[in-house]
Amino acid sequence: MTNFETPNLVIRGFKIFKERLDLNIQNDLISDLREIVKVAPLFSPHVPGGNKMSVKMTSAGKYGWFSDSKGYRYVSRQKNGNNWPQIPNSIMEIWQKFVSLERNPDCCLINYYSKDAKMGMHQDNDEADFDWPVLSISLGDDALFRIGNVEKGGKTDSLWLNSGDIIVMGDEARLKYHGIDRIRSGTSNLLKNGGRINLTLRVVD
Ligand code: MD6
Ligand code: FE
Repeated sequence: MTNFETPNLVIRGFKIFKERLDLNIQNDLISDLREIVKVAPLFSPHVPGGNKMSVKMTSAGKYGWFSDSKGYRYVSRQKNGNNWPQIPNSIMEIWQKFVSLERNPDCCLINYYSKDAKMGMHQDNDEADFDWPVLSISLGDDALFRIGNVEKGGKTDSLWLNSGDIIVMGDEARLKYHGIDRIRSGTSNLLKNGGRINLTLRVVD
């Protein structure tokens, strides 16, 4: 794996690149995402316990991430039977710059947070090969990101993520618990109706 960029900070192995995407790129990403949600609309997944997530989701790529009473998994089709739309070049280029030219991601999970949405502490462990990192892109309102440990519980560290931030979660960070405690509404005007979008790029197979 090749790493071309130097992180601004590393917390518990999470490499954090602050505000690396300029406004032009952020706006290009948003316009590509608007095309994606036209053909793969956002939905609120049910967690296995039955509750609905507060975050709305969709995906692009060979696989989409899905959750229902049967559990978390990747699926190659949307509920309506259609494939997921392709991951746009604007997003692939970010992976190639921050992770690798050798292999492209199979899934771009798109998470939308309205002002009261949050995401509980979780591991990203539905992928087959943990040698590949997960890359995350933050767009829109600021979010309080919490980083824990490989085991559930224990001490955590938190930091605010801003629009244009990139995180690479690989190596010793790959299976650490992490989550979003809250959004600071109105801190960005990237999205005309406010809120936050997080993109996570994953190698699945
Ligand atoms: C979020 N992020 O920023 C949630 N996962 O909204 C994640 O769950 C995440 O930031 C894997 C790697 C980096 C992340
Ligand atoms: Fe995650």
